[in-house]
Amino acid sequence: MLIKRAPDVRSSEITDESLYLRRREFLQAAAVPVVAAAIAGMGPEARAAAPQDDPLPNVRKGVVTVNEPWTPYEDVTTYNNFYEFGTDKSDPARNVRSFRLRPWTVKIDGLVNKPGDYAVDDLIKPQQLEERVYRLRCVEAWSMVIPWVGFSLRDVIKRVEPQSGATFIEFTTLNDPKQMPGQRVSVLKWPYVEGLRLDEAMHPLAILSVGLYGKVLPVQNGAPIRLVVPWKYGFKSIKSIVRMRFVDRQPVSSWQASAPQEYGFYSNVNPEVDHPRWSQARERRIGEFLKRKTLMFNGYADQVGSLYAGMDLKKNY
Ligand SMILES: Nc1nc2c(c(=O)[nH]1)N[C@H]1C(S)=C(S)[C@@H](COP(=O)(O)O)O[C@H]1N2
Ligand SMILES: [Mo]
Repeated sequence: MLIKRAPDVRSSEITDESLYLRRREFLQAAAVPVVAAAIAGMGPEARAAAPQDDPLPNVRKGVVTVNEPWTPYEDVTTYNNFYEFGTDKSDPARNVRSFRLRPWTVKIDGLVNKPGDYAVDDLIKPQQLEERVYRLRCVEAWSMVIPWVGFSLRDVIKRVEPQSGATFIEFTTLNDPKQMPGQRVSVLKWPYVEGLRLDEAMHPLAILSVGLYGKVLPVQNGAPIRLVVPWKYGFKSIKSIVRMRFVDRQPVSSWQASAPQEYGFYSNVNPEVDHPRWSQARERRIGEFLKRKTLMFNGYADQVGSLYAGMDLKKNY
């Protein structure tokens, strides 16, 4: 029952509104006992290992890119795609409880002058954290507005000094089936891999996020550190990153490997290019009833359009 082919998983998970509302009721009913059980089963050590929900100090307000209501915290943290913890939207929030967030190392290697195994806190601490309110548009045609906390990916890129041959970055999520039950099922090729062209990665809108709603990032949203690339479909925003490899050719992402005719490398949000099995012209904002029009580059065309000047976006989907 759990072994579904990835493409089927996708189509079956375009949740319709009524189903979603029912799921919400279910979640609300379930929330109290689940949280109580989680706290009861946690010693001081476990709590230290999962600093979810702690407030993040010294967060500066960043540029506001969206003047739309924020999706409620409850939805942002219980309606997740994180297949390492299960393919149901409600699975991650339930399965992440014992996930270990420290020590956590991000390997930065490949074509850089300063490769190394960086403790995640050494990457985060020198940065001025900023709140960035972005839309997240899933390829499944739903979206959210989320106040992320993070810093521009370019700040880390500059620090490690890419060599002139570096043209892409390949990102990898933790591979640990003991902690990530979804990795015991072959819905995708593990570990989860994503990639960006170096100039995309250098764009100031691309951030490494370590929090949301002013608090430490919940595991189900990709703790301790995840990418957010707001003009691309949500799956480009890889979670729980352990490696950034600078390379000279285009990486193959996990979604491309699983269904190349459906998921391209670029994955820019584009209402004019349909997914082979559904339209991308409209989207359902989580918590809203009527669908909205999907915007080119998810509404960030003015900022990022020039990255793709001269490219055929139907071919490079
Ligand atoms: N490692 C990993 N990263 C991932 C995914 C995943 O399954 N595994 N899902 C992606 C998809 S499809 C989406 S829409 C976003 C969802 O992010 P959110 O749960 O914080 O809203 O995470 C992306 N990052
Ligand atoms: Mo997604």
